[in-house]
Amino acid sequence: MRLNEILGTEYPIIQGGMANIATGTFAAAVSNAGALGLIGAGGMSAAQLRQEIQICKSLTQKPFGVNIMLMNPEADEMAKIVVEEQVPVVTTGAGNPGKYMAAWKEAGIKVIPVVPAVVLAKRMENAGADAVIAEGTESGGHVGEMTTMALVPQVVDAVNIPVIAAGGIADGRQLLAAFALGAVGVQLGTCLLASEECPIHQNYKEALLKAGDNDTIVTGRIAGVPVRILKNRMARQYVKQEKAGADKMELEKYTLGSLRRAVFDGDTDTGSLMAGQVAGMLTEIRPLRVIFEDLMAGMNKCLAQLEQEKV
Ligand code: TUI
Repeated sequence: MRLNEILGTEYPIIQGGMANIATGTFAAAVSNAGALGLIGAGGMSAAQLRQEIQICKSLTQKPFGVNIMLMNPEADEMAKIVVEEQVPVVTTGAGNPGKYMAAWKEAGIKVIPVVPAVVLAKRMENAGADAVIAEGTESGGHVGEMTTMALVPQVVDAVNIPVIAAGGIADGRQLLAAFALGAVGVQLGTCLLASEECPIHQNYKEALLKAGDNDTIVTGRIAGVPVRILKNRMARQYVKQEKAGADKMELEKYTLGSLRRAVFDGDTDTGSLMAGQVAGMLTEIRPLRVIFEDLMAGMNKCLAQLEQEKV
């Protein structure tokens, strides 16, 4: 079964968590444009999350979800709120959601954890997950080590639940490739940053349009929280200090509040502009609906070409 049939959406596409970016309004816009929109609870308090869920419900009749970033200090409270608010789908990132699984399943929530490796995918299947998102290191934000190309088929072979591919997907060729690897659908983040509806600062959008293929870098590998962002002054200084053996406190000087500085203030110099390696493919700001239609049309065109070239 394709992801759109599993979720009741038009397209086999779900939006990434996008902490500090994906508000209730943005999630509703994604859902109304035919994919599954998600409220990114990453940078929120529990009270804010409840508010954003209510905003999202008021703006769409379509299915939507919440992404719970498990490193959030209020994750326990958030886990209860998604039950109380009868959120249809929950995705999780940056940790193991095992302790919440029973309550979520009991409430009839579809639970789809993000996994960066096979071992965690198996653990999530055993814990009762409805599907997993296999996210490659090409993604923006908090990343694992494996590439999408290597990770997705290995997760597909290891579990009996549907697998959604994430990381490195921005056009129809990559969407088709995800299906070829055995995924039932995809999760998109970076290419949705370049949408008219995305509430990030204009400077962040312009930086994305300017970025080339090699313009992202991973900070925090040594500190144990690897985060892929666009290269800028902050990123270069961070990585330099990190290599020189700076301690966690020293490094926190750079990252504290840096995502919010990028998203809200448009500070492209000292802000943390989370983005995946497909940033180099973004050339214009488009409406969400157009982005999804182009992805689907591009996939069908690519498939037809492959059929023609078949020997
Ligand atoms: O979570 C993400 N991407 C994110 S979260 C985020 S907010 C943030 N801000 C500052 C610092 C750190 C995060 C921005 N982007 N993607 C899903 C993802 N999950 N990537 C990696 C993982 C992961 C890592 C370890 C999932 C499970 C895991 O398990 C370890 C364990 O507990 O067994």
